Amino acid sequence: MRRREQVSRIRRRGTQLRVENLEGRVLLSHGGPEWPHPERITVSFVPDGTEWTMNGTTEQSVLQQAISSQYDWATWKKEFLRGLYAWAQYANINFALVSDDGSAIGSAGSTSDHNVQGDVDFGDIRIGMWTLPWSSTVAGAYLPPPNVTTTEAGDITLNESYKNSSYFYPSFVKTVAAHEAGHALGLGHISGSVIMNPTLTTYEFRQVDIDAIQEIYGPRQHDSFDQGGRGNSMSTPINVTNRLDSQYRYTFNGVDITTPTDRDWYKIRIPSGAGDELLVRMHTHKLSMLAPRLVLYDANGNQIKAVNGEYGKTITLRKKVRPGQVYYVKATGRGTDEFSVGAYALMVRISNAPLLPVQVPNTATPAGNTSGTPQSALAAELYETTEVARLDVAGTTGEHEREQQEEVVARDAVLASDDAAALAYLTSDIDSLLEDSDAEENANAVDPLGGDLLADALAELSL
Ligand SMILES: [Ca+2]
Ligand SMILES: [Ca+2]
Ligand SMILES: [Ca+2]
Repeated sequence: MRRREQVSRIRRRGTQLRVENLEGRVLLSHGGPEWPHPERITVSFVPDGTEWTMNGTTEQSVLQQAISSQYDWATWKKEFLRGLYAWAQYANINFALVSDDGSAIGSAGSTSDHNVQGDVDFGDIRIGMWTLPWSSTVAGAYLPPPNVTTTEAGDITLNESYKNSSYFYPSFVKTVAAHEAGHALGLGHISGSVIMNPTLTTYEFRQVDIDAIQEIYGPRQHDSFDQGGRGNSMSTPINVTNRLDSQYRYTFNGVDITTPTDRDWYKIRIPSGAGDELLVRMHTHKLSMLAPRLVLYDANGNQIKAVNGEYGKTITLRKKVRPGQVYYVKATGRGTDEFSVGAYALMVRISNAPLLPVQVPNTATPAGNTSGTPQSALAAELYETTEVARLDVAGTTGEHEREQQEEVVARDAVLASDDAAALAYLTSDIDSLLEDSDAEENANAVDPLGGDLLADALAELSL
C-alpha cells in the first residue's frame, strides 16, 4: 500500500512540471519514424532463452520465468498488452498478437523471409526481458523504421534487474508498456505528467501524448460503412442478404470498432434455398486485440443471444433459422476499456460451405530497406540521434533528511554501438524513492525530485 501511495505521490509531482516545453516535444514527433503498415502491427512475447546482443554481450530472455515465478502470467501479459494497446484508441493503428519462434533479436528468423515488418517468424514488436547493461534503465524500445531497419525495430527490452520491482507489478506494468510502446511507435520523450515522460511514469494519456501519436498516424478512422452512415443503428443496418454468394455466405473485411461506443449493425433476411443454420463470426484473431461482442436480435429487436470474447479472440454465434426470417446482428467491443476498439472481420454463412476467408493485411516490408528515408528535418534529427540520454535520480540517504542528485548522462558508451543508436529509454531510479520511508513522515519532504531542477533536467532530455 505504501508503494502504491508513493507512486501516486510521484505522479502528483509530475503535474507540477513546467508545461511550456510541451509544444516542442510534440514537434519532435512530427514526421518521425513510423511503421509502413500501421493497419496491422504485430506483437509477440519472445520465449525464454531468446538471445539479444547489446554492446557485444549476448543475453537470454528470462521474461516468462521471471514473471511466472511471481504473478499469473496470463494476467500480467494482459495488463502489459493493455498499456501497449491503449494507443490504438487514439491513433489509426491496430496491434495483433502473434507467435514468436524464439530466433535471436535482430535476426531474420527461422523462415526465409526477412522483414522489418510482417515477418512470419515473430511480431513486429517483440517483448522480452534481459539484463540491460544500464543499471538505472527499467526498459527500452527500438524506434520503428526508417530509424531502425533491422528486425529489432520496435522491440521492447525489459530489464531483468527490475523484475522484482514495482515497475513490473501487474497493476503497474501497463504504465511501462504504454511508455515503451510509444517509443516503438515512433515517439520520443515528452515533458510533463504524460505517458512519454522519460522518468515520471503515469498511466494518464494526456492531450500532448495523443497529439503526438496522431501527428504520425492520425486519429483512429471509422470503417467505410460508418463513414457512409450505415450500420450505426438498428434502423440503418448494413445489408448482408444482398451480398450473399451462391452458397449463402459473405465476409466483411476491413470493418472496425472505432470507439468504445461504436456499434455496427447488420441485417440478414434468410433467403429461400439457404441452409437451416445461421452462423455469424466476429473475427479478431491476428487482426487486432479487440475484445469482441456479438448480439443477435429478431425482427422486432428482441435480443436472442449474445457472445463475448477476450481480447484478440474470435467469437461465433449460431441460430437455427427458416427462410423469410429477419435477424439483426450488433457487433461491438465487449466493454469500454483499452480492448474495446479494433479491426475485425464479420463472417456470415447460411449453408454448409466453407466460410469465405478473412483478408489479413499484407504488411511484409523487407528489412534493411533504406528507401524510407526521414521525411522531414525533424525526422532527420531523430534519425541522426545517437545519444541515449538518461536521467538518474538518487534517493535519500538519511532518516530525516534527504539528498537528491540529478544528473543527465550522455551515454558515451552507447554512442559506439549502432545497435543502440536508436534506442529510446525509460530511465529512472524511482525505486529508491519508493523505498524511502521518510517521505510521508517528513512534512518537508514535498519535493523529493528536486522541483525546478528536475524540470530543467527533463527539458534537456530532447530525444
Ligand atoms: Ca523470417
Ligand atoms: Ca521488431
Ligand atoms: Ca464501425
